[in-house]
Amino acid sequence: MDWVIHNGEMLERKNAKVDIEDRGYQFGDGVYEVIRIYNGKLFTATEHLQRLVESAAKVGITLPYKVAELQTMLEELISKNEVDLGIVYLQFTRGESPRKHAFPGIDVAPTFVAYTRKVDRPQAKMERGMKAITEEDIRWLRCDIKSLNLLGNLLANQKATEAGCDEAILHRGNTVTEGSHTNISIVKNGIVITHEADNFILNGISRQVMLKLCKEHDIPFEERAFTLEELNAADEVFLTGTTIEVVPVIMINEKPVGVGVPGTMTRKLQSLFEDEIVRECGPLLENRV
Ligand code: DCS
Repeated sequence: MDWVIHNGEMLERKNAKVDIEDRGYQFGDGVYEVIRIYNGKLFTATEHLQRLVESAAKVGITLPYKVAELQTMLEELISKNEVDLGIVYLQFTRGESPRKHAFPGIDVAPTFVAYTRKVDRPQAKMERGMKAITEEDIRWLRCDIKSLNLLGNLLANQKATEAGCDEAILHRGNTVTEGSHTNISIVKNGIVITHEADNFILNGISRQVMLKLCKEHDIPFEERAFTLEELNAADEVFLTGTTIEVVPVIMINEKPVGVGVPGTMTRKLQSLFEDEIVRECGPLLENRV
């Protein structure tokens, strides 16, 4: 059976109903998170849930649960659905109320839903790499908020899909920001470069894990904006994200990145990232890259 959480209650999915005037449905007025599950355990749960609290605060939604309470509920859901390898998705909207732009009163409680899904590690992509296109970043100026409003991301990702690619690398003018649903880093002369965590990107938890690993292993890195020219001249390019961990990009706009195969720095970070997962969630068995 497929169980979900709806406003704190565990229900069968078919019994969970949200009103057509829920502000998430009407306006995309809400925030969300996606957390990885390995061996039935959440990976970097506190970091994700803390970001959820911050995203909610930035748009004036007060979450009715503490981080620890949320984590307990999610763990119960994962165990009930017997998910070994997958994700948990959770979102809070500003609640159900007659459609009007201004926020409803404090009597309207946020709507909370969470569900799980079995998701494999993208083994082939992790080994061989992904293809990407570049696309103008037309999103709003608060990309630091993990908001339900994803139209800018979806339009870009659809273009990538239609071009037979996996991801769209977004840029504002000449400045590269992030992927449509991933963070991007380049490697030049042994230095990892990724956009600083400001309002132009989502500060990815996988990005933060990757930077922590750089620090711990004396890998030089710079958190700064880089240009399309730097992207095109990079030795290596890789993406980070909850479901993909660290994935090499081997082709951008049909041109090979570097020599067109995953680079040594990307390989090193993939392996360190796996070690981090193993430390927190236990061995990865047959799914190791
Ligand atoms: N940038 C954007 C725009 C994202 O949507 C995501 C995650 C990331 C970066 C990477 O962040 P994490 O490392 O914290 O995952 N997107 C989630 C999503 O919508 N589906 O899966 C992950």
